Amino acid sequence: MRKPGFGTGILVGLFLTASLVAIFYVGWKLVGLPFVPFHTFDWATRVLPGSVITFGIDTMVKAIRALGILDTSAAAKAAEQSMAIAIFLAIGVVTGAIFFALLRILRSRWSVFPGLVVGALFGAGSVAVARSLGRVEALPRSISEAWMIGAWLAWGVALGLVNRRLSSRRIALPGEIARDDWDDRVERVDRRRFIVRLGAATATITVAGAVVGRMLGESRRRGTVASGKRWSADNRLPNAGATVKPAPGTRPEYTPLEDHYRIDITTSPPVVDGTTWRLKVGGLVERPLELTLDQIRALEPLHQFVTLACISNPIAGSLIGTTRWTGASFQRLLPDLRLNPNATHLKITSADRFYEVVDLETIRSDPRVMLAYDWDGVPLTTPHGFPLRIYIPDHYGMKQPKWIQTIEATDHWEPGYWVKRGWDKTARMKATAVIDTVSVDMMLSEAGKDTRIPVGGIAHAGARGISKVEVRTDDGPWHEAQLRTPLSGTTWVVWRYDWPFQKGQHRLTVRCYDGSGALQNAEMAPPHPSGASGYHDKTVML
Ligand SMILES: Nc1nc2c(c(=O)[nH]1)N[C@H]1C(S)=C(S)[C@@H](COP(=O)(O)O)O[C@H]1N2
Ligand SMILES: [Mo]
Repeated sequence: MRKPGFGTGILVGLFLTASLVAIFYVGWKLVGLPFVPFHTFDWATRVLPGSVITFGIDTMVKAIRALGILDTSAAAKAAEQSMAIAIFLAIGVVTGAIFFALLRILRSRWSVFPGLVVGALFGAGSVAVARSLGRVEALPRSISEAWMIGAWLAWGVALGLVNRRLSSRRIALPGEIARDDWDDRVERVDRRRFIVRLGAATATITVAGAVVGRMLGESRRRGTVASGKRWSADNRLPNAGATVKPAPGTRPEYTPLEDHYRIDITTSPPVVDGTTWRLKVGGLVERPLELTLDQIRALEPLHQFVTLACISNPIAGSLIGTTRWTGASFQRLLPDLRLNPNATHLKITSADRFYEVVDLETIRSDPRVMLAYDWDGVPLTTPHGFPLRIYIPDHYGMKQPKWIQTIEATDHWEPGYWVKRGWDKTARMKATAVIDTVSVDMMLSEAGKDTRIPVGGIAHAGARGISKVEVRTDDGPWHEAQLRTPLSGTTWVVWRYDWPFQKGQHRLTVRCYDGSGALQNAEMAPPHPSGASGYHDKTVML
């Protein structure tokens, strides 16, 4: 009889690879073993050229917004994770198909041995990928690597065993009548039955793995969620008494931690153990230095209200948030690092191998640059950079590493992770104004005045502040909006314009001026390479 071929290989590859994903998933959630599908994806995104990645991110962000999903960063993470798993499954399917087809063409007498070889190849590949990612993992490298190789070998052997089982000639049962097509027909029925059983068994493993992994993930997540009392739970915001009140429907001026956007280069964030973590300082220094988290926390704390935005944020996108950061001023820490006189830059590298280079001049001239460990009064959560991240006023998030591990003093500038991939060198935040709401349901009518509709939103210009916001209706004149006192000089400003509207369809446009009085850029530009620009507008029908 003939060996099973391509089509059967597709099915078997899918079944076995789905189980493998489930097993890797449980290992990850249970003890923090590497989740190979995410690693493979992360590795691919790192070796592919920046233009391909940028195109991919762009397409994803556009698709997410076109679908009307508000939380772009959460949706983007979910999309990335689904893609990673889909690609991994596809690799398994293609391999299964080729494996079965080849054994058939070669009329191979062996099945299990070639399966073992394929498993070993993938195992070695996963180890190489993990090593090149250089991620800081929860478990020792030898354990992670043994796990990956073992799982892949088991997968390969299973592939071989299934192939052998489907190739074996079925022995005639007593009493069966032989017919010309007997063999083929019975073989087919037998094969089908086996494949159905295999499908059921692997589906069980996959579902069980997904459920168990999810449960473990929930219980582990509870431990990493911001613990302790939030600063905002007991304290009034510094501008609580401001006379200008946000128009109803304006986004919260102080972003709840849960709603803060999240952007990073890996499919799952690196989990750092704060007790063994050390900030390692080396390079052009008198003597290499290691600081514990407690030592950094013991320095005089600095509290700052900060608006962080991603350079990938489209105009009016959701990749922006404002909270209260706490950390140590880098300027005050600098003398302790004992830099050599020829040091000019610091290269900061993170647990996920992200890196950026900061000019020492920036740190020396701006005491606000800080190494932050708390957000809203509680330790940074894992996705947002626990245990330590840097804050550099006036720049987009891409310049500000989370999960900092090492600082290396050097005598030259070099492009950071995203700069190397084609994004702007300085990545200075652009002045931007956004209409959050045209609050049609909250019309204001006062005796002797026109009925007005509150219109409002935010405007920001990095650390430069906002001096003026203007709104216009259709192509009419610009009208000045009211500005609410901001939380600080480095946060967004909430503006409000009570609009004396006319019935019909109208387009409202907003624009802002930064603290120096410079008008924002009117020219529409996409996020790549230096941040989006252009006036935001909203059309309403009254
Ligand atoms: N280590 C590390 N730091 C990082 C990144 C990253 O991928 N890895 N992404 C940067 C980018 S592009 C942004 S916009 C901000 C996002 O910070 P958040 O996720 O806490 O909002 O982190 C920055 N710091
Ligand atoms: Mo970003």
